[in-house]
Amino acid sequence: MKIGLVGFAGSGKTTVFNTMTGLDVPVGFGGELRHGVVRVPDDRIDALSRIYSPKKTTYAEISFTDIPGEHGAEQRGLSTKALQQIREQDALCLVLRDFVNPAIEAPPDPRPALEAFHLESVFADLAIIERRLDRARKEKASALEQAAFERMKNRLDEGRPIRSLLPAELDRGLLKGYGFITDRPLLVVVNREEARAAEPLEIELAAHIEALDAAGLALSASVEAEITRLDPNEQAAFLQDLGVEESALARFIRTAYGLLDLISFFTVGPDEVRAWPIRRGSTARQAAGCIHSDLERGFIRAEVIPYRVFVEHGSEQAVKNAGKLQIEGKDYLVADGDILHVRFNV
Ligand SMILES: Nc1nc2c(ncn2[C@@H]2O[C@H](COP(=O)(O)OP(=O)(O)OP(=O)(O)O)[C@@H](O)[C@H]2O)c(=O)[nH]1
Ligand SMILES: [Mg+2]
Repeated sequence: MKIGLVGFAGSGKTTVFNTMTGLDVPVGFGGELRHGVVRVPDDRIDALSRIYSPKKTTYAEISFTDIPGEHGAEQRGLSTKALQQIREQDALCLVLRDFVNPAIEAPPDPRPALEAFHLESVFADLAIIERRLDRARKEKASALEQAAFERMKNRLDEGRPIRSLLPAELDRGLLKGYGFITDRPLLVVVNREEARAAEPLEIELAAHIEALDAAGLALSASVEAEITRLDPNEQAAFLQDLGVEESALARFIRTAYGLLDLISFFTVGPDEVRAWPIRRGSTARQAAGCIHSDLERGFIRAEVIPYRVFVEHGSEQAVKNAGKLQIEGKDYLVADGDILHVRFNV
C-alpha cells in the first residue's frame, strides 16, 4: 500500500517527503522517483507505551513515493512516464504550490493548478476507456464490463472523477489492473508560504476540493521541516507559538493513512506495544493473521478492549472487573483503536 506525492514541478513534494521520512533527497528541480517509509503518529500508542513501559514500541507505517514533476517549457503537464508512475499508487497526495518559488516565474495559484491536474487525470483516464470501448465494440465484450466503462465515461465527461461513483454504481472488480487515476483516493495539500502556515483553507478552494470528492489540508513544508529539526521540548514550545496542538505533518500523515482505508488495532504487553494497520471492515480472524499466520489458523477467540474503555478504567484488570472485556468470535469486525488479545491453539 503506497501513497504517491504528485504535483507540478517545484510545488514542494520532495521537501514534504524528506521531512516525513527523515531522508535527505536533494530538493530543487527533477530527480528520481523515491520510496520512503513513514511512521504514523498516534497518541494512543504513546499513552499505552507510558502505561506498559514495553521493551519495544512500534507504530504503524505507510509507504510514500516521491514522484518528480515535469519540467517542460510550461512546467505543466504529465508525461506518459509520470502517468504510469501515478497509476501504480494506491492513493495520491497532490501538492499544490502556494508560495513564491524563485525558480518559477508564475506566481503561486493553487486553484488553476488543482484544475489542471484534475483535467489531465480525466483525459488520461478517458483515453484508456475510449480505447477499451472501441475494442469492446469489435470484440463483443461482456455487457457488464461495457456498461461499467460507459458509466465511467459519462462521469468523466461531466468533469467528475471516477472515485465519485459509489460501489453500488460501479463494480470495481471489473477494473482490476487498469489503474484509473481519478479512481484513486485523493488528498490535496496546499503548500503555503511560512507566514500563512496556520491559516485554514480558503472557503472557495475547500469547496472545489470537496467537489472533486477529495480531502484537503494546508501546511507549510518549510515550517514543518523546521519543526522536525528541533528537539522534542522545543517542538512543543514552537507549536504553541504557532497556536496549534500538533504539527500539520502529523495530521497529514494520519489523513493519508485514512485515505488508504486503513485503521489501527493494538497489541499490548511488557514486550511490545504495537499498532497494526488493517483494512477497515476486517474480521478478528484477519487481524490475528496480521500478527502471525498461526494465530489465524488456530484462532479460538479475541479478547477486545476498545481504547476508550481502556483509558476510562486505566488497566486491563480494571476493565475485566467492570465486566467490560469483550469476548469476540472470528467474524467480529475490528474497530479502530481496539486492543486485541488473540486466544489460539495450533
Ligand atoms: N518558501 C518556501 N519554499 C519552499 C516550501 N516548500 C518547498 N520550498 C522550496 O521550493 C523548492 C522546490 O521544492 P521541492 O521540494 O524540490 O519541490 P518538488 O515538488 O519536489 O519539485 P520537483 O521534484 O522538481 O517536481 C525548493 O527550493 C524548496 O526549498 C515552502 O513551504 N516555502
Ligand atoms: Mg522533487
